[in-house]
Amino acid sequence: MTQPNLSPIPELYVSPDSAQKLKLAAGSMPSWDLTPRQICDLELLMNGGFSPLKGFMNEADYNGVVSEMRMADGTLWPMPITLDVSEGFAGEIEPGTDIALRDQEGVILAIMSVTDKWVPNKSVEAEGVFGADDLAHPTVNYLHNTAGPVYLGGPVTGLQPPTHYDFRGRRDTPNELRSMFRKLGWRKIVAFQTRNPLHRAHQELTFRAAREAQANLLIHPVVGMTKPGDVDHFTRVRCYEAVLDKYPQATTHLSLLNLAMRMGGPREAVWHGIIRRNHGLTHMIVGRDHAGPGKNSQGNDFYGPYEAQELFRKHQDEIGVEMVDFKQMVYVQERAQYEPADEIEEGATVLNISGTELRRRLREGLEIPEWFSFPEVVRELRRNAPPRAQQGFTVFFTGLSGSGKSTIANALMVKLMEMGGRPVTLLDGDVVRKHLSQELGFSKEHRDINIKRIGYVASEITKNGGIAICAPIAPYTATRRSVREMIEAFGAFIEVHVATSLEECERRDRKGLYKMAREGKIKEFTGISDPYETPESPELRVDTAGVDVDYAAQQVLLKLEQMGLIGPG
Ligand code: PPS
Repeated sequence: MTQPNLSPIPELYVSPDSAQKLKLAAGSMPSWDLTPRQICDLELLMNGGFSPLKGFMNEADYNGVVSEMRMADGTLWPMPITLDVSEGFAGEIEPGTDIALRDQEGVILAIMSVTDKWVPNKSVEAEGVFGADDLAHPTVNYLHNTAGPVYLGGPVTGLQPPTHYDFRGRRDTPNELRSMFRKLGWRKIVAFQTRNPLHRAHQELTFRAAREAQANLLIHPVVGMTKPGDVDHFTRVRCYEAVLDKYPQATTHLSLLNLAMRMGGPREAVWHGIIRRNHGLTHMIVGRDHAGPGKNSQGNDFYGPYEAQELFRKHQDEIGVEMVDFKQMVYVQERAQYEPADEIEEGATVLNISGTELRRRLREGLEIPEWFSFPEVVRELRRNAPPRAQQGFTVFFTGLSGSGKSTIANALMVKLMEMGGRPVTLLDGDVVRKHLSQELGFSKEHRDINIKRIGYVASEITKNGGIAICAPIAPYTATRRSVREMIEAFGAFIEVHVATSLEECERRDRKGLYKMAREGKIKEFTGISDPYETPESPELRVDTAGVDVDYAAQQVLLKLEQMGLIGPG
């Protein structure tokens, strides 16, 4: 197994001439605008990274993969690669139709010959692939709340790869890597899969792993989609480039992988192995909790710490890549060097900084010692994450009509503007409906669109270091959750439930709407004839009955201070 076959791997692209002709024909086909995740999947389908897949999975392959980790013909494949679409689009398509797959600018990347169309049972998929139908798992949440309800399957004809404008020189297709390895005479190559910045311990462990396997090293970070909340790939790549200089020259290469991870733990590890085999690698480092999704809704880990290693080992021969055990490296103060944790004698002083502690130090602008990380890496991370009191954030009020959201939001805005430092924008329910959502009504679908628009604007404000204050009713838990995710990618999200009771809101009836709703003159009125799902664990809950507005706004300010979001100027 250690002698890889570095001959070219089959791609799904046609020749440039045929692509030109097919593109013209595809112009009149039904066309699907790919989601960011589907673009990642399509790129790896087309360039052979997902070989032997020839397209998005058909129903038989999908069922086999979900239940047995195998396609209908028995081939090992752990992750469903499916084209999820909307009901509306699926309604236009029958098996036998060719469809054009477009990127987000409308460029046609591929043609798919649809052979299958089905409505998946997403709970079965979640249980089978991720081991739990639990929305705390980011991909299970994506499956239920982002992915379309219908799947289309069928082979893909590649016309052109998606365009990347960032780090072009660091992106390699499987065949580009294979040919580079051939040229350099690299025969044994260890892959290091990562979605995090690398610090000294990683550099030590990857270097050792390669040395022990007498192999070259490929740092192969994922830059497609990773776990929500991860450090963005632009920052990470600058960090990787800095670390690359620390390896002996000509032993190590850095290449970026445009994979959309699924955080599927053991199954994901096997999938990563297959992808690495396709890229011409012979070994892969698999560590504790590989591709772990974090805690489930009970507060426990989804997978055991060594489950990924066990599943990988079991299927190693079929994967075609040898697993290299991830040695936990720790810093021994007396000897001022990193050593494997399991080789250290009792009594030695071992230093370590956990991921949580590192994030705290970055957040609070505290020292990060040189034994822990490289100064260039720390500099990049600090640039990316200034102390919390300088970062953008969103305060998201939710509650019934007339609960006092807007009034508290206004008071909060003024207090924050008085403090100065960051620009503040108020996205009040009524104001948004006037300027952004004029055409929308109050059906569930329209309310969701409205809230997602607010979430999008707030996420942009947060990303750019401002403060967004939102004050819609936002009656649905799942929608509030997806807004939280959008925003937490860039900064803090503070959900404030204005918990004034329905009786009190109706008693006040400031706009006379409750009376009209009771008389049936306004339909789908929240609390009367439409649901309001009470937030279970908001950052703050305030009840305005018997409390003045100033005090309520003050409670929010204290919460912001406690979270480190406002502090001494
Ligand atoms: S939602 O559910 O979040 O999209 O609603 P939102 O954009 O905040 O709009 C709520 C305001 O619209 C008025 N209004 C209604 N509210 C609830 N249900 C129905 N059917 C309805 N029709 C009109 C109402 O004035 C809400 O304002 P607030 O400030 O919440 O009182």
